[in-house]
Amino acid sequence: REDLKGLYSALLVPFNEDGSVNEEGLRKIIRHNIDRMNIDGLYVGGSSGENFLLGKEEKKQIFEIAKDEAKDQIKLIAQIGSSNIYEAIELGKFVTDLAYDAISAVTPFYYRFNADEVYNYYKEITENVENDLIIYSIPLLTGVDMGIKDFERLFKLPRIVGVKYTSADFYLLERLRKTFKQQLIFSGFDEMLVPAVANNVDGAIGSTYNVNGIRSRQIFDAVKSNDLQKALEIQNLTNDFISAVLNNGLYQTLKYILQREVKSDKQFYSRKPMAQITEEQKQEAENIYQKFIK
Ligand code: HMN
Repeated sequence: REDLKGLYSALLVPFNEDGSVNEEGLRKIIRHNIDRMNIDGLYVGGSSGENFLLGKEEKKQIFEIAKDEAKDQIKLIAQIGSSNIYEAIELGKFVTDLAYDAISAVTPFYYRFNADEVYNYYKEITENVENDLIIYSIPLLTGVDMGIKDFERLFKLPRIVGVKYTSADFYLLERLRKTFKQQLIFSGFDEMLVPAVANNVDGAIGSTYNVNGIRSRQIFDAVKSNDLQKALEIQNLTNDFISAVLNNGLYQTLKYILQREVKSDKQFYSRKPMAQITEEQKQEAENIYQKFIK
């Protein structure tokens, strides 16, 4: 459990124009994260990987490529959650055979599942997959809002080791940390890293760490060593970057920057129905790149 702590990039996946996975580009992004961002691990198959737009075989392909490229150089967490629980279990077994360090599962979404249904979903996955599981809570995208009682029940399941907490509710985060000292809590909003680390999270998982990993590590370390002034300065600069990225289109802009960073001459497409980057967005992405990353 302790071993899983750290800073993880939520791996972005480049696609070809026809929607297939750009394997060469993906390998380059993984190398960039390991060799230049100095990241502790990768969160594969998350929102940032456009995972919920993919088929099962494509998810497997991405899990395989990530393991093959990263080997044991960094930690790997696979997001296998799906509203199709049979697929989630199959993917969980698949990545466990590939020796992923842990699995993570998004709360089941689309239908408005009640707390018992969410609980049974995790119970069934953990009873069938022999790996540690990190709950992926992202109410903004799933509409599934869990309270302290829901977490308490879930954390009693033997294989559940923590939560990736993508929410701006810092009251709940404080309560969770205080109550569940043995569970791992990963912060999910990169722009709120300072308050998350101040609340003693065990790590963070985010999309912007793919390109802003070095500064994010500095923020993490500065809060840890009680240098709040320094941490805030870097967070302020980081948030100038993040808000520019969000204004210009999150995935389009991050992919553009990654394409520049890894010197790929092939465009890193998004998966439909996600929109492709426009000429105007490209220009702004270039400005953002020059100003904050290069
Ligand atoms: C994932 O599952 O891929 C990510 O870890 C999700 C992650 O928490 C991101 N959240 C969303 O995109 C909603 C953040 O990294 C986010 O992109 C960033 O904080 C900018 O808002």
